[in-house]
Amino acid sequence: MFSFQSKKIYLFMFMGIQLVVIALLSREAYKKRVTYFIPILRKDNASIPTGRNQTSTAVVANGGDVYANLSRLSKAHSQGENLTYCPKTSPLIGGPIHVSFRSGLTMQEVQRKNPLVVRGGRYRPPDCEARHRTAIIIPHRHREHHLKFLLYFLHPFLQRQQLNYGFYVIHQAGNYTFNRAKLMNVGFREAMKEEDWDCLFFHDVDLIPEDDRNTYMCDTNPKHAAIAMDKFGYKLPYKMYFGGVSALSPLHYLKMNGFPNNYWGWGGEDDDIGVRVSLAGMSISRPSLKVGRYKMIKHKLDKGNDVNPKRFNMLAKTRQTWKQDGMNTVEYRVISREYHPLYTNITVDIGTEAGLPPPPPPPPKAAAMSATQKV
Ligand code: UDH
Ligand code: MN
Repeated sequence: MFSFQSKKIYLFMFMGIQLVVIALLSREAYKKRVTYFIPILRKDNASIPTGRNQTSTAVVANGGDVYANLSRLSKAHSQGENLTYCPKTSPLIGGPIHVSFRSGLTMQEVQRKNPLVVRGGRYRPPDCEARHRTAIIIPHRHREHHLKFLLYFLHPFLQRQQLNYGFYVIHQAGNYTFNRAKLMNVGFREAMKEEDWDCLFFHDVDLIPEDDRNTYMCDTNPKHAAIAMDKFGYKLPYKMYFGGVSALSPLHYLKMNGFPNNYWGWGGEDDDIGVRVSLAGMSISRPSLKVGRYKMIKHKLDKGNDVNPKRFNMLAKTRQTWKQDGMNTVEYRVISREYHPLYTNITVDIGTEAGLPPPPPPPPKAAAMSATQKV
């Protein structure tokens, strides 16, 4: 039926299609091989997937395991006082970090994964003398679930940076309206009582850094670290934004009279702090957009932290108020100080707009006991 000529045409067409299919298939396989080798060839072996259930490309594209590298640290602290200084740039830094929030994580697991962290959430590198001492100050109430994730990611993150560091969770007692900035003032004073920190990182509990080149040390000017958050499309929402995570030295902090004490409820206090920086004659430094990346654990506005309707009026007056309200006027009562394995918790009564309540009288039994002990 078919002529010899048309058979030849069909044969050529068939061979052509086969060639195209072979070419496409081998291109796919080539791509897979290349993506497998990229992390091995890269300098930072942090991006090499190490966990059993982490499969190649997704992890590579999203960054490495934050715990990779740390097993290289010796378990015990070296004996003797004369350790040499750590290098200026830590060899443990690996760049992008994979951040995801898996269910079932427990505080015990975080503790197990951080064997070198000691009572109260303190750490210093085992094999060299840290060049920087950084306190992490976390304003907190009813966010234990977020705190667990923050500790899971931030402990190894800071160990990779070879810092001497400590975690302070400043927990607002009672159910009165939340006051983030005042809790920071409490954190500053209480942390500085314990140790001569050279840098303080004021850190929301729900923000997880995604790149360990975002170093948790202070600059010559106050630093805004959370410049690129996922919730703002990894961009700075506006030029003066100073929220989420910021870093100040004790000198910076005192120069701007700390943070305002009178912003009750959500909003405004971070802008007030930004304005204080410039009113005190300093400017804001920032990491690059590539490095200052953060993921925020998704949440709704908390009960007890309604939007503050007075915030715009208050902000308009910062120029007049910053010297009268701040670190020089902060009043609070520490209710307890607990040294947990992964952090120090300071529970504090910060009162209300009307000030602090009168101190509670000692319970009658305790008063009687102390009277008999004196005799
Ligand atoms: N915080 C607490 N407990 C509270 C309120 C605030 O611990 O009840 C702390 C915590 O560290 C938190 C920080 O204060 O990260 C800042 O508060 P926030 O996380 O509520 O602030 P954010 O700007 O709020 O993230 C956005 C409101 C969410 C609305 C989302 C609707 N889609
Ligand atoms: Mn938040």
